[in-house]
Amino acid sequence: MFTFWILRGLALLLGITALGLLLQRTGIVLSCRRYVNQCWTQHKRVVVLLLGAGVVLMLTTLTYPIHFALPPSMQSHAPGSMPASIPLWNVVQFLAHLGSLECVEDIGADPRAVPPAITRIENETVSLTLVAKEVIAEVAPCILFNYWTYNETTPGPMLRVKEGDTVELTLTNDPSSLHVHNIDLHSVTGPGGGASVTNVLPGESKTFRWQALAPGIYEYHCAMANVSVHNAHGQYGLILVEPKEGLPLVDREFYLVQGELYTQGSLGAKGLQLFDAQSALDSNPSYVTFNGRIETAPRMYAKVGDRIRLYVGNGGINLVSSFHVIGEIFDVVYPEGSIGETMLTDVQTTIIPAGGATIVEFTVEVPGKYTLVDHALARMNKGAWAVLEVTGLDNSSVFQPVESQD
Ligand SMILES: [Cu+2]
Repeated sequence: MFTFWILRGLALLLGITALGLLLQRTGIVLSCRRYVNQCWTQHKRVVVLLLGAGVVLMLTTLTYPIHFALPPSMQSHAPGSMPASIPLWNVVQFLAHLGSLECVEDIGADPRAVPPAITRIENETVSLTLVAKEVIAEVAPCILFNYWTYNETTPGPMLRVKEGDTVELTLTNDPSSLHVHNIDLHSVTGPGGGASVTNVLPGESKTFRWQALAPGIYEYHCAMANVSVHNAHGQYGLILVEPKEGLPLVDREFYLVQGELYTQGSLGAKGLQLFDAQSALDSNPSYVTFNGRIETAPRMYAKVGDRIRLYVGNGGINLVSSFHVIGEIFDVVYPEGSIGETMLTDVQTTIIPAGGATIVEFTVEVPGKYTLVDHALARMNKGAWAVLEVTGLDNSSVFQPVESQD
C-alpha cells in the first residue's frame, strides 16, 4: 500500500537532482531553441532524469493515493474514491499465487440446489455460514476467470429462512483470499445490510445477528469497496424469507441469478481473462450468464404437468434483466420479489432490476426444451440463457404441428 509514496519520493528525488544539475551547468538565460538544443547535446543525463521524473509522476496518480492500481489512470467518485480498478499489488499477488489458487471444476451454482420449504410453525434462531473464497474457473470451455465467490459457486448458495426468524450469519474469508470481503443482504434492516459489521480479512470470521422482518426473495452480495468490482467477480446470491403462512406447494423449484463478467479479452478469447474495469464502467460486459457460466447442458428437468417455481435474481452490475421463458407464460409473477397480494398473472416477460429478484410460477403442459433468456436478446450471444427440459406425453390439444396438405 506504500507503493504510491515510494514512487512519488523517487520522482521528487529525480526531479531535484535534475534541477540541481541544470542550475550547476547552465548559468545564463538561453533562448528556448538554444536551450533545448543545449540540453539535448550537452545535458542528456539531465533530460533523461527529467523525463524519468515525469514518467514516474504520471504513474503515481493522485486520484487514489492508497493503491497504485491497474489501470493507473482510472478515477472514481464512489464513496471513498476507490476506483473500479484492481490494486496493482493484488494483481502481482494474484499472478504470483496463480498456481496455488483453487481451480473449481464447475463455478455455476446448481439451479436445483434450492433449500426445502420450511414446514415449522414457530420462529427459530437460524445459523448460516458462508465462506468468501477467490477461485479460478471456466466461464466457457478454455475461457478462465478469477471468480470471487461465496462457498465456491456463482451465485453463492440460495439461503432460506422464515419471516420472523432470527438469523445468525457467520462470514469467513478463506485464508487464500487476496481481498477483504463482507456481505450485504437486502433482507436485513440495519447499516449496510450487514456489510458494516462483516468486513473480514483473509482468514478472519465475523458473525452478526438480524431478524427477518419482511417476506420476499432478496439479493445478497459483497459490498466491500469497490462494490461493483466484487459483484462483477461473481460475489452475489439470493435469500428467500418465506412468509409466515409459507408459499403454495409446487412440484419443482429452481434457483437462477443473472450476472455480468467483464474481461480484458473480447468475447470468446481463450485463456485466463483478467477483469476489465473500463468495460464495467462502460456497461459493456463480455459475458452475461445465468448461474456464473455459459451453459453446456440442461440442468433443470421437469415432467409434463409439473408446477414450476423459479427464483430468479440479477446480480448486476449494470443491466436490467428482461426475464422470459421461450414457449411459456408465467401464470404468476411476484413482482420484484414481493410476496404480497399484488401478484401478476399471465405475464410473458418480467423485469428484474440490478440487485433485485423475482419469483415466477407456471405449469408445463407440453414436453420439450424451454430456453430461459434475458429477452434483450443480443445478450444470448454473451451467454444469457439456460434450458429447462420437460419430458412426458405430447399434449396435442395445447400444441401440435400440422401436416402440410400438399
Ligand atoms: Cu468481496
